[in-house]
Amino acid sequence: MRGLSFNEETLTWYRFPNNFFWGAATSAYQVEGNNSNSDWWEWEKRAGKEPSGAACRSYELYKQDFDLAKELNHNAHRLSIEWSRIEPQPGQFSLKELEHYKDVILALKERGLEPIVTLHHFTNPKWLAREGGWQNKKAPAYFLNFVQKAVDFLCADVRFWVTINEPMVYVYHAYILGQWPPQERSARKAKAVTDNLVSAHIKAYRAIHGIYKQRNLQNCFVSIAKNIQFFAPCTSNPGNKFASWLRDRYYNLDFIRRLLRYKSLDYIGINYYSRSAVELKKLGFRNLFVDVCENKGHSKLRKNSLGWDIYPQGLYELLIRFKRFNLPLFILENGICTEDDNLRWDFIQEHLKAVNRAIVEGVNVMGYIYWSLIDNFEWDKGFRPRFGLIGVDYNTYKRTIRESARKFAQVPKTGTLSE
Ligand code: IFM
Repeated sequence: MRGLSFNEETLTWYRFPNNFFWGAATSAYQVEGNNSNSDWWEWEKRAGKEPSGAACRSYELYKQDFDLAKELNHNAHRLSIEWSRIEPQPGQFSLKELEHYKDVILALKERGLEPIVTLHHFTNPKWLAREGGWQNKKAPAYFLNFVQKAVDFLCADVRFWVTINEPMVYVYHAYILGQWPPQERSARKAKAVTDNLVSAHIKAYRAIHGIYKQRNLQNCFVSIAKNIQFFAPCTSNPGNKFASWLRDRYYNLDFIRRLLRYKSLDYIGINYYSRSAVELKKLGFRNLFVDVCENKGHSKLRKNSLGWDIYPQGLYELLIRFKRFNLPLFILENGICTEDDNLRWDFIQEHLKAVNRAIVEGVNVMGYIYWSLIDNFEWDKGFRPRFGLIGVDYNTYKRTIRESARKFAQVPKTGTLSE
């Protein structure tokens, strides 16, 4: 059934398709704790950032987290497995860690949660970083080796795979803005890394399907999680308009188009958070790709606690545009960090309405996964931003379900958002 929206006197209902996936996401490094074989572990100390330390201790407490997801009526959960745990030295795989992740996935299934498993979520094994990380031409082959091992071990219990989380966010932060390890600011290196990520995905896509075929398993669905932003010129001068158009192409579309050329997407995973107000400081190559409006007073839009604009209309417009790819779309992340839980519920409602509107207009959306199930380690920003449906007390590791999560829980329960 397609989505429906209708108005009964003053009550408006937004009905979602049957079999829609509802849930929330996390990533290994952000919640597990003590990922000491990862390049981030070294970097956060070297760069003097807040250390991830024990994070949310989900490596041990994952069953508690999944109990809560079940209590909130979720039927799916997105998580990542940590490459640096599974392959701490090149070519040496840890059976203990593979078994751990098998237990994690089985714990989801026992609770009726469909596992959506990400293979790369920003972090790399230290040994890969020492060998030049994703700039190294061998990186796609190294990744493939890991993917084959991990997928071979876990395939019987997983139908949905995400090879790489937000490749362009990774390229921007690590190789253009220089904010994440290895803190490069080079267009040439950014291009090399992008090419390697494209190649890594294609290799992984083929290998995953090969494994399922060889094992005679029912088909699986493989994609990436593509972060997309709505780029809007801050003021409508030609430079800002051109830069917005260019960034939309480069950031939102190019990576996907390259993967489509190789028929290597079974659905398109979408992560959407915000709108970016583009304002050129001067006409320069770098400026075209990075300049944004820094005058927060310019926009009347509400913001999350990191200052990102809240713009649900952007999600609707991008979903409508992505219809042209003729593939199912799956919202794999959408969320807000805020101290104001009413704002969180407002954010979720407004974005769900945007999704519903797109569905009503014929866009095939498979599900909605909120970021994040629990508060967690927000990379270089540390633990301050609170994205969770569930709050975490970092002294006691106690989890507390937020009111917004309870309200959101009514949507999967009824298949309907009402207001
Ligand atoms: O926390 C991140 C996540 O790792 C990837 N997507 C965006 C989230 C919020 O910034």
